[in-house]
Amino acid sequence: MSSVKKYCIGCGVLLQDENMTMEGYTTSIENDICSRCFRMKNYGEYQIVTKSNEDYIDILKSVNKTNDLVLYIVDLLNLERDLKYIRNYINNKVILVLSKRDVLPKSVKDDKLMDYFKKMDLDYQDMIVVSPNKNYNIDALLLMIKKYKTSRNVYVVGHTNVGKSTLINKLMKNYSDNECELTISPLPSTTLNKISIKLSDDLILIDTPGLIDRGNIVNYVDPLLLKKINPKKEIKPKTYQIKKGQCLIIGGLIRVDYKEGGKNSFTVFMSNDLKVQRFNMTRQQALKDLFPNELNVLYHEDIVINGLGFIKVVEKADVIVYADKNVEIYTRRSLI
Ligand SMILES: Nc1nc2c(ncn2[C@@H]2O[C@H](COP(=O)(O)OP(=O)(O)O)[C@@H](O)[C@H]2O)c(=O)[nH]1
Ligand SMILES: [Mg+2]
Repeated sequence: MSSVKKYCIGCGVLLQDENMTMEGYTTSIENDICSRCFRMKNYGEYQIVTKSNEDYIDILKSVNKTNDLVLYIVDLLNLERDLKYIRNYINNKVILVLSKRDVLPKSVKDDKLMDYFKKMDLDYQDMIVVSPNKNYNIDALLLMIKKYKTSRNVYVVGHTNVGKSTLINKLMKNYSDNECELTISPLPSTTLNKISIKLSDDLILIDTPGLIDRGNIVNYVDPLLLKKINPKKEIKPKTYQIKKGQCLIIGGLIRVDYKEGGKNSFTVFMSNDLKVQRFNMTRQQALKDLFPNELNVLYHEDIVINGLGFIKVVEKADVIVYADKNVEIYTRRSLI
């Protein structure tokens, strides 16, 4: 192995050509990318790597030592429960970037989405709704970055899978002649290290791996199902007028029993590829072996199923959501 340290341009890992079973392996140190990224990019063969959140928190702490601007990316369909969490580690100026806008229905206005976050009393400089996939508002984001940046460096942080690398690739494609080929995948922990990418003489974007959400269903389903779960297109919400004693089964993964409450309406905001079926609770026993989460849903709340999306419930309801025991399920004020 050569003594010069070289890092993978796809995921940021230190390249090595000695141990095939170790991170960063490449057939020849002359290559720019590791074998894992090569396989993901060329064959769509995804390999899971488990990273600890301690490593990521160390990255956040190193960001805190700088005075640099931070883009905090969140996925509108899979918002984290605590949007203030990163403030435990960084005091930098932060722009909240509400991403993957394309998966939410077009009929929902950006202003309405932004109002939701404004009511949260978040201590961030500004916020913007974007969709890197649809190239939506990327120019406005660049203007915002220029407005708030404090140095050449801009860090891109957030949970894994929210689309950090996709956003950087899009910014580079739009505004730079430099090649940028960050590896993107529907799996957590695709990006393994900090990666600096020069957009222009006065702007360097720094991609980071992201915080892993242990409660996200993507950690517990067959990788082949990921394509079904991650919506590529605008979600067509499915509304069910539902009565006490009925249940919904979603994608063969989740069961929602409506235990107590009046006439109600449940609207499922999840990938169109997930089939939703309504049954009579007592006549359908499927998925009852999963972990039962008992929830008291209040007026105009969402039931969030981390990694899948959410169900908007109009009236008060007592429900039991059956899911893998590791999947985080909770209620929140309705997003839409
Ligand atoms: N629908 C949609 N999917 C996106 C968008 N941006 C990223 N994704 C998808 O989200 C997944 C994770 O993206 P990636 O950039 O690897 O996330 P990272 O872990 O935050 O870097 C991939 O399957 C992307 O194709 C977007 O704007 N719209
Ligand atoms: Mg990434």
